[in-house]
Amino acid sequence: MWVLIPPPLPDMYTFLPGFDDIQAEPPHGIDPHLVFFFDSGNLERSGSSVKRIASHATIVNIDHHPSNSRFGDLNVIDPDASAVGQMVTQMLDHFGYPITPTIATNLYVALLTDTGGFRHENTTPRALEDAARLAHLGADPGHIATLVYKMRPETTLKLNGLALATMRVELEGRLAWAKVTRRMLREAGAVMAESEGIIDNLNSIAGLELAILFKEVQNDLTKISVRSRGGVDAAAMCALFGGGGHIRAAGAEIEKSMDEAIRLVLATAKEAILAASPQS
Ligand SMILES: [Mn+2]
Repeated sequence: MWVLIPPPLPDMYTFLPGFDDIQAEPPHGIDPHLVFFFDSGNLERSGSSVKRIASHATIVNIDHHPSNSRFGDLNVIDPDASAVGQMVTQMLDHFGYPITPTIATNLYVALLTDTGGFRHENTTPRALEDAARLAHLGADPGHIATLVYKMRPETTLKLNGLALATMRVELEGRLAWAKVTRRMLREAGAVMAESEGIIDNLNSIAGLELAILFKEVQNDLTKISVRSRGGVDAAAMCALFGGGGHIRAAGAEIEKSMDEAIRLVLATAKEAILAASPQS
């Protein structure tokens, strides 16, 4: 059995039991009969190498993104699940597999991180009940929270600072955006994966409806992360640019320069905000 996560592997999760077994690339020359996909809204998101090894295999697609493209031979999609880890918990119970402290820790981390530390709207009673149960089974909430949220390298905070300095607030405080350039990465000594928390900093402004972070991947490739607290469906907005996700959190990859992407996305975003609720 192989466990693959397409690069970049987030090294903030190196503490997870079993992390060392995860590979970024499939072992050479393998041709598996069965491939499970978890938390992947579409096949593209899992990277081209995974797509290649999955070409002959039966694909089981386990996900909670409403926008899932149902690319599997078997699709288990539950948009009401707070995290795919919650679906896995349910499956382990259903098939009678015991949840060891090691498994409980990993499943708890899935719930914790996918609910934004039990702060997003998907923090359902069920999510909290499952979290409590996983804690009973050996997950240590305080210890895990320290490892997930209080182990950031200095370079990550430097990058946060540089990006937040570019922040612009528009539409009388309803829209905020910022950017991460490759130059900032060099200056901070950081990698792009370290930009992950910046969007949530933007999204903490009082009264904000939509936050957008632009990430310069290459000259002609810009990634966007979108968070919505108002009437805008972030997934629908990102779908206009070939992306997807959830109503409150979504993203897209746009084959344009940063400046061009900013121009296009901001125009769409402002239109969406005003269409969702014209009065300010
Ligand atoms: Mn998820």
